[in-house]
Amino acid sequence: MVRLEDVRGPEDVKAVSRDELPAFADALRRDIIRVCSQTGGHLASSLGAVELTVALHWLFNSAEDRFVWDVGHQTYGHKILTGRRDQMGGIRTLGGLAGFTATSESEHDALTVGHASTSLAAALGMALARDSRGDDYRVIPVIGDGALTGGMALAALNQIGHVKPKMTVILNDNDMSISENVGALNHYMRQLQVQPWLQSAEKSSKRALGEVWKPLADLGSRAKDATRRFFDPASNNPFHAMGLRYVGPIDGHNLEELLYYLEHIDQLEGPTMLHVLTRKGKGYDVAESDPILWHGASSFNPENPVHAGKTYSWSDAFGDAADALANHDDRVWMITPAMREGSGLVEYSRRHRDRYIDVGIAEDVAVTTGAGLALQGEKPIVAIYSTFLQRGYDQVIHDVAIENLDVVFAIDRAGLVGGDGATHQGIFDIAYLRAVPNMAIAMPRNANKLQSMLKAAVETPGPVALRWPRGSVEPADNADPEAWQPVVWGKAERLKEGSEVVVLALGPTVGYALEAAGRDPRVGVVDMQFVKPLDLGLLHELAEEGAKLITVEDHTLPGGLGTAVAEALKDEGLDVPLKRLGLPDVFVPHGSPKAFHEAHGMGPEGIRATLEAQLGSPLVDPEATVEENVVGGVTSD
Ligand code: HTL
Ligand code: MG
Repeated sequence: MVRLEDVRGPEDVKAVSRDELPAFADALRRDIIRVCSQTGGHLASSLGAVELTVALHWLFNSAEDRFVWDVGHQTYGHKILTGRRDQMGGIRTLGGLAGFTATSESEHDALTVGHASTSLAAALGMALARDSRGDDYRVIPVIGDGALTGGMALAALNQIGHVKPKMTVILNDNDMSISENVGALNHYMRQLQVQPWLQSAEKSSKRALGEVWKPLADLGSRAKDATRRFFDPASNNPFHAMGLRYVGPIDGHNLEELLYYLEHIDQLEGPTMLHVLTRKGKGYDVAESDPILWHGASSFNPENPVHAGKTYSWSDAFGDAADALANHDDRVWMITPAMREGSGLVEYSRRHRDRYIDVGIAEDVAVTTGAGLALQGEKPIVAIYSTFLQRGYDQVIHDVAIENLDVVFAIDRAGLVGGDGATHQGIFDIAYLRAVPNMAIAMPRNANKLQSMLKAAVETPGPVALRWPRGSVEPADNADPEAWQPVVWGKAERLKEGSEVVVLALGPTVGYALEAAGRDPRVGVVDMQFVKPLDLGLLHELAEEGAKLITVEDHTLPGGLGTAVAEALKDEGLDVPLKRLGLPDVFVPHGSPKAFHEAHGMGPEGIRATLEAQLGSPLVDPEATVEENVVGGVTSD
């Protein structure tokens, strides 16, 4: 028996005998649990894909064949089998492996991913490239039932069925997204599993396949057509209707079945969808019984697994504020693109069932559904991560902003996010939203501000983007919207007096700035609150006071707060020295946000150094503690 410890690459997997594959898969499963218990990560999805991973690596050759994993969060097994086992201990941390697949990381990773629903379009491109060069490597996208709810995936299927390149599309269906999966196609997929006539048709097709396979392979296209019909048990099958051969559903934890179908489909021309049923969290009791909780985990004791409890987060503060607002105003709606848990909306979704919708992993649909609601006089809030709103950008401009519709974008995970890395960093939204006419952009520095801003955003005409970071925050003081402090729209707040050098901060960097400033009377700290409209009155005031300015933001420098201030100073004819602190024009990988902030000179230490450079002398009384100064809302990793 080949031991997992000795597997240096997929060639060693091929040395496992067919009989021993189930035991090998078990060992892989235990290894994934071991790794995740030490490092955290996407446990449940990786456990569900163990047999699939073993089957693919045993049969095919990932160095040349293209395994295109959608999202890439189910690939711990794939990484372990492709020579990265020794590095798994550092996964998702600075300098370590990525949590998803990345072409820069390994020749066995066909696509760099993190966002869902891209695998099929990328696979189509790869198959087109292959066929135009007369090559014969395999293209095998593996897509989850959740990822299949994305428009990109469906539009790509439509093309694949039209162009018909040779390709095995594996639909890894565990009947779960992060939360319960949604959508009509998902309902249809459940029916496929329960219709007994279908199951028996599938079984007979398997038997007959073996018998007729060889002769059929040599026959002409009419026989191939017959084969196709034979494979497609349901004439009204939507995948068949889109031009793919459909096989399944089969048991994705049965290695024999997987190998049987994968081997046979491999001999067919054109695109085939193999529908594989799996269980999220398979083989690990806690994860199987609560796959929502164990979708992602931080480190845990594998013998006595307890999911690390979360502290009160910005997402919770938003969920609570939204709940209170929805009680207060029956026009408030909530739309989530498949991120109920992450956006803090579990309670909201229970209490306001009639004004809540999960549209699946379809950010474009989330935004335009918001537009539709707003057109009919409702007050939709689109709860969305900064990184995922990138998927709905045209809809923000074309469907919401042009007609100045009342849609609130509740943007979570704004700023660096940590372990998920480059694909998930929320560091572009100010830049891409600032360019959109009619859009307002604000960021609270604590939960009280979040409440007030959310209420003001709902009441203010036109689109408003509110953003907050990942991490913990002190809960707000009062749950009654009537009692929330009013917001002066577009106004910054001077939190610390001082006008020799003034730090203009936003959201969590306000805490950094106050910490850096200490008690030095020469240094002022301003919470900008709004990036758009920008507080021009404040800039004039500061110019008159002769202040030098430093902006600091947890966002990419091009197009961010600092750029907005620089543009405004120029446009207003104000000659004020300005130093911008933030993230440079590079993709920031996985690693601790705080460490990156310091590395890029925008953490407390970096701000202090810049302050001293601007002042031309050391800070006076720099030792003031954060507690004395911070207004709340410093982000945590
Ligand atoms: N929106 C987009 C465009 N991409 C991602 N990755 C998300 C949201 C967030 N997300 C995941 S994993 C996941 C979501 C919604 C569920 C995917 O469900 P699927 O796979 O059925 O495809 P399963 O989890 O194994 O069941 C991550 O960000 C990791
Ligand atoms: Mg799924």
